[in-house]
Amino acid sequence: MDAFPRLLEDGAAIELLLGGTPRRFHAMWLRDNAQDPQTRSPGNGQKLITLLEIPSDTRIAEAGWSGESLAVRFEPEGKVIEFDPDWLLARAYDKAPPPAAGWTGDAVTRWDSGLSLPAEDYSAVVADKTARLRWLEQVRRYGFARLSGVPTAPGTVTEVAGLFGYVRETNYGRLFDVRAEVNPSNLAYTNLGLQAHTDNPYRDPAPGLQLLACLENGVEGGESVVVDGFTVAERLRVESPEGFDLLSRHCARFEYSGTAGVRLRAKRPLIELGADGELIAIRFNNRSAAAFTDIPYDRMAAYYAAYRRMAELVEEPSLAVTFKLAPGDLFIVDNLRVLHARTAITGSGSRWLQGCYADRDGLLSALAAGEEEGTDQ
Ligand code: NM2
Ligand code: OGA
Ligand code: ZN
Repeated sequence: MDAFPRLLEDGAAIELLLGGTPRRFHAMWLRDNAQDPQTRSPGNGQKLITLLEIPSDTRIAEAGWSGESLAVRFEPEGKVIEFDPDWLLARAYDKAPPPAAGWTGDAVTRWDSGLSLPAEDYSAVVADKTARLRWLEQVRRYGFARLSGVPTAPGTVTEVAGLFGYVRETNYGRLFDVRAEVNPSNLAYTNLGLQAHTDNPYRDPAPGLQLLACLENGVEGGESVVVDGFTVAERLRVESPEGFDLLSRHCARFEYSGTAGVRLRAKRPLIELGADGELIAIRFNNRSAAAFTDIPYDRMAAYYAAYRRMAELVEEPSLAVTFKLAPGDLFIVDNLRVLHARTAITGSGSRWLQGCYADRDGLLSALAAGEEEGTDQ
């Protein structure tokens, strides 16, 4: 007699052999995740029943393979539901717990100055789904992607956002011009260099993506630099677990009040972890840092030491990728991960960028949907 499937705890759980490994599932979890048409709408995939419609004493009375699927009878409902083993294997939760705080998932690859990403061609990503998905996959994996051959007609940056999602309008407009202004509302609108930063940490939520397109760049300087904030966080964690803890467990504060009627304020950690220790976001913007008031007196000196080390890593040449945007170039950064900087603009000539924000989840949604559909359209 086969050892699997094996009922455990009187049918409160079951053990299956999936992909050669025993995996346990709870009866309640399986019942709640049934894919049958009474539990989930076959049309839109949404769940039709609430948890309260599932008896709290749900048990597995019987289970066995029927062809390729696992048939499970739940009591007291007396309902038999079939499960696809591949579906279960992909969602198995009976596995090793996540590693130490600061981990990232398989879809993320951290990088340093050795990163070399090809610039995808604008007309290719517009016309060819394979090229478009390759470009979006770079944003998911590296938090950064380049595009060349973008028309320099004003406003094109928002059309690029429309290739995968929607523009997120902010106090800076649907799109914003980045060029030196007489009375700048933001230091971005000057010829000053900008230390590597994430944009708008004073927003909650902060925009997940920033797109910057170059229309003109005939100046000296004005080079772009990007740094993987997830690499910075990892370096800090390895060098100083205490420093990493301080920056992830205490909130920083950010503020922007550069124009009348705007007082944007947010309170978030510089290094944000999820409840399970996953590294979720980096917020770093010296220009917009407000007074930090949420770190206990006893820890403030150590906090500042860790903050300083983070700032050093942000400026560490071995972590930075430098390039100069030419008209028709555009880049996307994951604004909750990758920091961007620019060197000071010197000499005469004109420099004009246009930028906009968008949501990261929208890009990930377009990418996942495209991957599921295949690349034949
Ligand atoms: N701009 C370019 O987040 C920031 O304050 C950086 C943002 C003004 C929309 C600059
Ligand atoms: C910005 C910014 C960089 C640049 O507008 O947010 O960082 O190269 N600009 O001007
Ligand atoms: Zn910026």
